[in-house]
Amino acid sequence: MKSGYVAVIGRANAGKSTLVNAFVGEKVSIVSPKPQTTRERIMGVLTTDDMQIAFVDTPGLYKAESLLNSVMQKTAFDTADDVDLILYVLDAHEGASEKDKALFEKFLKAKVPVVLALNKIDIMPESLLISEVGEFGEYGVDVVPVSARKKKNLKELVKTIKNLLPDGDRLFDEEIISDRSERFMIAEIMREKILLKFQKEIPHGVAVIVNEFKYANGGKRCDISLDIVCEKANHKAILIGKQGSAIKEVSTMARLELERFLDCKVFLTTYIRVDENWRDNAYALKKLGYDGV
Ligand SMILES: Nc1nc2c(ncn2[C@@H]2O[C@H](COP(=O)(O)OP(=O)(O)OP(=O)(O)O)[C@@H](O)[C@H]2O)c(=O)[nH]1
Ligand SMILES: [Mg+2]
Repeated sequence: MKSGYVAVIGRANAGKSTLVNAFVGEKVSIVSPKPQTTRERIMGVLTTDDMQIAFVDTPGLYKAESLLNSVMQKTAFDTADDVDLILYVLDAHEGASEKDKALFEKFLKAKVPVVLALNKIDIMPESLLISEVGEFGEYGVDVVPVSARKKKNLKELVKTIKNLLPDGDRLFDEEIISDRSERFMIAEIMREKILLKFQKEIPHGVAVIVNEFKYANGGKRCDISLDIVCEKANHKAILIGKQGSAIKEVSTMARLELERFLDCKVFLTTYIRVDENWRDNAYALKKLGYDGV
């Protein structure tokens, strides 16, 4: 039996969360086309007859512009320090820059094996893929081209990881797929819909808190009340939209996914409130759960 923790590391938007969800076969981590979607470490567990891999999704590496960003960067680096293997995910479809290489090289100094996944091969010319595989091959680590979105070559990637993991017992019961609660996922699903709907700074300045999460009617119904915290009064106005149209649209998208996720009817109430510059306020970050633990 092989088992161990694998840190999933890479620049923002590389496809780390998509990859973890594909490994686990369920959505444990939200995904969006915008960088800095994942803010905390989230575990997704893959269990088979002869292995158990605990993938730890991390916030993307990105220049820190706020205290929240610095905490996120620290979370990624700390996770890489405390695992059995580092899976570095690189969005390879436009070719790797010198900056990409420099960042990747930082992780080669780790004491644990490193595997490089070249992601997004579904939108990549084959000639570029061949040259990237050659270039990164020179680092002496396993390089596996994949498409997380199209689930291409993932078995090969899992096999490569498995071979490098230590022998050991299961870390978790086999039915465990994540370390995160339903409550956490509810907040994240709403944040994902906000990331999909709104542009620029707005989604990055939003945090979601679950105030109420209560099953009723013998589990057939769930009452959820959420607070959407934003940074500025004008952001609040945009989030609400004309006659409430914007918040109504995101709430409907969130509710539909929550109904699938919780497998019951969902009654969702959302409040929007302003907490000026919460992203730079250590106390607010702690209260929102973004304290990097
Ligand atoms: N074409 C293509 N798109 C992909 C692939 N994997 C992920 N994406 C897309 O890339 C975007 C970012 O994906 P995420 O999984 O959120 O990326 P991430 O690395 O977790 O990003 P952060 O959490 O911000 O660090 C989303 O729009 C995904 O659908 C892939 O294999 N092919
Ligand atoms: Mg992510």
